Amino acid sequence: MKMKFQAAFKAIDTNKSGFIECNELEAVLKTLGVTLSQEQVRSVFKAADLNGDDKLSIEEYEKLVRKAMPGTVK
Ligand SMILES: [Ca+2]
Repeated sequence: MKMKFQAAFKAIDTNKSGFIECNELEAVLKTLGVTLSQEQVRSVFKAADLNGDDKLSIEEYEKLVRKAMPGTVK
């Protein structure tokens, strides 16, 4: 399951920076059928960016997914 999550993270990280940027988060939400305004995406991103470096590490992303979709990450 951990491996699967890492694979998903890499698929989301389209520019291969090793982090998820705000535009990448927006793209993920769209593929999930969630359409949010720029401001809403920004606020989700800000809430998930725990250390405030303006990008999401895999740990930060995992916490976001766990909170947003309980049960999808084991
Ligand atoms: Ca961060």
